[in-house]
Amino acid sequence: MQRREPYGSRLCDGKQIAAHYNAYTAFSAVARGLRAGRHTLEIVADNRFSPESALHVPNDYMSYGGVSRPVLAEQVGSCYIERIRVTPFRREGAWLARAEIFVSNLSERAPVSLRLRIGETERLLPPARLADGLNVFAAEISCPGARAWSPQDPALYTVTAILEKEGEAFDDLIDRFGFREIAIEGKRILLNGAPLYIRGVCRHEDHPQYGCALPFAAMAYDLQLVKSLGANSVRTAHYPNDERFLDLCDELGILVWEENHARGLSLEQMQNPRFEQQAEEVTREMVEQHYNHPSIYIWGILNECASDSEYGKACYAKQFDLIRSLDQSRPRSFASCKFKTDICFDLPEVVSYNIYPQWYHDTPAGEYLADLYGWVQRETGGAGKPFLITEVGAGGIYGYRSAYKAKWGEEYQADTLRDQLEAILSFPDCSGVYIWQFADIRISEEWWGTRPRTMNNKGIFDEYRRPKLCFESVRACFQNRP
Ligand code: ADA
Repeated sequence: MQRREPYGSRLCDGKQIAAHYNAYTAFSAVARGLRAGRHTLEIVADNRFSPESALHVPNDYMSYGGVSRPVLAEQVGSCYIERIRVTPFRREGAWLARAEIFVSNLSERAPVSLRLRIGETERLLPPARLADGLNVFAAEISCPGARAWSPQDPALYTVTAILEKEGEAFDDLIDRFGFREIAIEGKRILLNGAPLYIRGVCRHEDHPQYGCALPFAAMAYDLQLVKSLGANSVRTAHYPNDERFLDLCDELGILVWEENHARGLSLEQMQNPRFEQQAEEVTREMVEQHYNHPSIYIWGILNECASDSEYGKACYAKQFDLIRSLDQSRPRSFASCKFKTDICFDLPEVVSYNIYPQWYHDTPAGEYLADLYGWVQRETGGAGKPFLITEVGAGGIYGYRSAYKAKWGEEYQADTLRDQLEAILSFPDCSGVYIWQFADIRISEEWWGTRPRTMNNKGIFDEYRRPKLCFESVRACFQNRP
């Protein structure tokens, strides 16, 4: 089949019923008026790079093709529950949850009512006639005995919504959430009132056996390795992750920096006429689809893009505004690589930098960090805000041992990571660090000349999850910084 658009699309009996850009967020389509009998649902996934694709571009990770996340077919009636959004909050020391239930009306004319259950509490909302399209039911439920979600005690609760007509249930949806609040106080990020310190790793969805479509067991294994490092957080570089991975993070108490899809876009790439709409879509879908995950404590956007230009700044501002309109409960940030030239730090709640001292340049980590931090405080709108290092690391090729500590050797990587982490973890005004990166990854073929093996080799583990020498130095550093 010939298609020029870089889209995933759904075809029902040969007729197109949906088109969607971006591989990292879910989309749905309703095939209406189907008669009983056999039907064919086709999904066409197109991962070609083209000028029409502003976010999927040749990059420092592999853009795999095909359908790489689960597909679900469901029979729906005249109206159905599309999603539930739960916002936990505390009033006078006790937990409450505000639930909004989004009901899509295809053709229902009779009044319907909604039953809502959180923990032990149940509420029947009065019957209402639905408008065509999307309708929102809302309720506030107090849950005085609720246990707070935290990395030490990741308590989860279910929310159940049931649609009823004349007392008969005809559709339901169950989702999960946790009671927790994130706040910013001066230079600190607070979880349920206590300061958070991030000991994290950046992770791509990439595996030599499965490409980006890691099965559940492989995701769980990765998170076991993350825990074995003494880490408490994962950054989903550089796109929204598989929902099952987020579910596991919720269950294991692993904090998540989730970010929209973009890596290293230049000013020219941000000026692609498709950029704004494609970025808007992935950001909206990420926040709407992943809102209920308690593990997500922050939203990130536009990793290492043109945050040193006025045009870029307008894009950052627009995306941050969009996030704020969809979610008032989480802070926002972006990972900058613009050393002393970034002009966007007045926009987010948290200032974040990717730094590679002793890898891409020779300035010692402590000196580099102090200089950068001083500049942020003196000369930018980021002064006084929490400060995170969102990438630090060095390359090391698994099995390459070098007595004279050559670059790309495991010894050099281990020593460098230790120096970098010791400097960052002891820096008083830093709220934490993410190591680049969890495991080695494959990169776009177009980048073959920039990286040995056409891989990004900065993993603490190699692509098969074999620990490199640096595993022990990272673990030791993390253990010394609870
Ligand atoms: C950047 C970028 C990563 C990766 C890294 C590196 O900071 O955000 O995706 O490319 O550098 O390995 O150099």
